[in-house]
Amino acid sequence: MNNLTFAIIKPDAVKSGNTGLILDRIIKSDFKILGAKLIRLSRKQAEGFYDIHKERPFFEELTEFMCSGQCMVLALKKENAVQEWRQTIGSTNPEEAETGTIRKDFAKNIQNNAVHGSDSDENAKKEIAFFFTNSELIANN
Ligand code: IDP
Ligand code: MG
Repeated sequence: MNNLTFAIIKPDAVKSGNTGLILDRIIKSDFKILGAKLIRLSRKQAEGFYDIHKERPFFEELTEFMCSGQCMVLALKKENAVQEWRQTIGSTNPEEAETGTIRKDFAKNIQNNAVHGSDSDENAKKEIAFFFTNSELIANN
């Protein structure tokens, strides 16, 4: 499973019209898109997805933001996908993100930071399964 990761183009980036530009970065960085859908999260889904952060002070604001509009969920494939995607998106806080990263170029602030990326192979697997059924993912060819 270490060639898969899970990404979200978050509501701030979709709203500001950057979905296409971010998809272009994904493709140009040689990720294969195994699954993609434009959805609007329910509050329950947002809370379930970010359950690991439920004790953090920003949890309520974060889950409200995540269901404030459409987002695009993506299952991505590339060798060493988790690490590669984290490098492509940059630091959580765009002020600390490196030049050329997605968050540097598209994030508004530490919360509305344009994209999500899994932090481990185990979480990538769980997060992909949270949003996609097996039959929705293109076969690994
Ligand atoms: P990550 O998305 O870079 O993995 P995490 O620490 O897992 O960062 O936090 C999950 C999400 O919670 C972030 O992407 C961001 O949207 C939000 N977040 C993280 N830290 C803060 C904060 O200090 N204030 C507000 N929102 C935050
Ligand atoms: Mg995280």
